[in-house]
Amino acid sequence: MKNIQVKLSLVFLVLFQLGLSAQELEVAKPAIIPKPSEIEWKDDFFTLQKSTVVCFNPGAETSAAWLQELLENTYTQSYTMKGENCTGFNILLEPDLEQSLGKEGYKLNISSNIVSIKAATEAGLFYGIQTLRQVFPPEIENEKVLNEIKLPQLSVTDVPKFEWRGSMLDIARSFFGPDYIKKHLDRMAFYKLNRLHLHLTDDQGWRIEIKQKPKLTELGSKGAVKGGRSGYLTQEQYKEIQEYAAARNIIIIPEIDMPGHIYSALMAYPELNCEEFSNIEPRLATPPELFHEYQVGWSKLCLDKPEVYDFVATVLGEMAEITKGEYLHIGGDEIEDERYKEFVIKADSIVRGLGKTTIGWEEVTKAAVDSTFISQRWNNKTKSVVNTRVIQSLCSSFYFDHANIPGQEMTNNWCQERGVSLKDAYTFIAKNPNTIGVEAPLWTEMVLSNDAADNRFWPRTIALAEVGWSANENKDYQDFVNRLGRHGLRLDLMDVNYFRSPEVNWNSNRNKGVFSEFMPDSKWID
Ligand code: TNX
Repeated sequence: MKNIQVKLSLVFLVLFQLGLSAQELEVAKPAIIPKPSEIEWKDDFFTLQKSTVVCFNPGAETSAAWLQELLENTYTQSYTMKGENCTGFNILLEPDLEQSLGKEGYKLNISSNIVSIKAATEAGLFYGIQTLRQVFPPEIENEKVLNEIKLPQLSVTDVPKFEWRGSMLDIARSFFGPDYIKKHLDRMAFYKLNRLHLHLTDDQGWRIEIKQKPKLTELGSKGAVKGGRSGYLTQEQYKEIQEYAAARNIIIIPEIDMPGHIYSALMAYPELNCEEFSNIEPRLATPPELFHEYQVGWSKLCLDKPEVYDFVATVLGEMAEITKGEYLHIGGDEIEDERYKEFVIKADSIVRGLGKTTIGWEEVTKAAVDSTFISQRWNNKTKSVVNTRVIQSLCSSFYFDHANIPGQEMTNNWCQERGVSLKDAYTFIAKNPNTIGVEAPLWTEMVLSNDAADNRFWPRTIALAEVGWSANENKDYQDFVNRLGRHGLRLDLMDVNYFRSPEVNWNSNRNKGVFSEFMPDSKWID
C-alpha cells in the first residue's frame, strides 16, 4: 500500500511538473504493425476478467486454441466453449466474409465486455489474434502478467495488400538449423509474413537430404563459407518445419539453385560436371574438395549431358514429394551458358509435371517460360521475353546482407554502397502491375551466427512486413518509426537481437512498458 502511495505521488509530481491534471493524462495507444487498413479507437476500455471464456464456432477450434495460448500469459483462467456472442472472447469463422476480407483479412472488435475476431478463414483469424496480441501488454511475451489488463476499445477491419509477404534465409553458405528457423517463423508470423523461402543449396553446401542421391549430404553438406556452420536438414526435419510454418499460415518455398551455384553437388557427383575441376577453378584439387570462398557464377551443371536432367528430375521429384506448398524455386541466377534458356524451360516443365508452380530469379525470364511462372526480381537488369507474376526482392531495398548503416562490419555493399537502411526497405513501392508481393533475402556469406542473422533481419523485416501488408496511402515513414520504437520492449522480451536503428527511439527498457503507465482516467493518444 505504502508502495502504491509513493508511486502515485510520484506520478502526480510528474504531472504537476508537466502542467497536466489526472483527467488529462494521456497514454500512448498500442502500436500496431503492420498498420491495419482501418482502425477506429474509442475512449473506453475492456477489462480482462479473472476468469473468461473463449467461444468459437465450428471450424475455429485451432484459432481458439491460439487465443487461449495468448491468454495463458495473463492472470485470467480461460475456458474454450462452442457458441457465439459470449461475454469474453469470440472467435468466429464466417466463410461469407471472403468477399469483403479475402483469404487473410479479419475484423477485430473490442467493446466493453466482448472481444470478437471474425474472418473467412483460419488464416484471417490467426492474423486477428496477432493484432490482438499487439494490443496486450508486451510483458505477455515472456512472463505471466498479473497486473490488471485493460485493452482500449477499438474496431479494426484489415486486409493485406499483397498475397506474397516473404522472408528468405540462405542456409547453404552458412547453415541455420530447425531451432533458428522455427524462431524465425514465430517472429515472421507475429508481423503477418506468410512465405519463408529457404535457399537450400549453393557452392558451399547442400542442405537437404535427397534419399536417391545420398552423397549430396554425405559429402556436399560438410562445407560452409569460411567461419560458417555446416549441416543439413533431414527430410523429416524439413517436414516438421513445414508443419510448424503451416500452423502459422506460412508456406515454405524450397530453392534448389541450378544450373549454377551448384558446386556442392558437383563435388559429390563429379559426373555432373563438364571438365576436370582443376581446369575451372585452379584452387580445386582432384578429387574435389569443399569450397569455402565467396565467389559466385563459376560452377555449373554440364548441360550437354542428358544425365544431368535425370539428376534434376530426381532432386525436384523428391522435393515435390516432401513439399506441401504449391511452389518449387529453381534458382537460375548468375550463370552464363549457351544452353541456359533450354535448361530453364526444361526445369520449368519438370516442375509443372510434378504439379507445382515454378519460381526462379529474374534471369529465368530471358527464356520463354510458361505463363504460370513466377520470377523474383533482384537487380532489375534482365530484359524479359515473357510476362510473369513477379516477387519484388530488389537488392537496394531488400538485400538484408547489406549494411544497416554505412560501414557496418561483415556486410555486403555491392548493390548500394551505403547499405540498405530501414527507410530504404520501408519506402519501396512496386511499379510493376504483375507484382504479387515482396520478399527480403538474407544471404549468409557474412552472417555466421544466429545473433548476426537477427541483427540483419530485424527491424528491417518489420518494415518489409508493412510494405507487404499495408496500403501505400496508409504508409508514412515517421509514423512507422514511432510505432516501431514502441515495439522495442516486446522485441527484447521475444529475445530478438535486433539492430538498434539510430533513427528509432527504442522503448526497450523493461520498466518503461506503456501499460505500466495506465491510469483509470487515461485517454489513448497516437
Ligand atoms: C547475389 S542475387 C546472389 C547471391 C549472393 C548475394 C550476396 C542472387 C540471386 N544471387 O548468390 O549470396 O548476391 O549479396
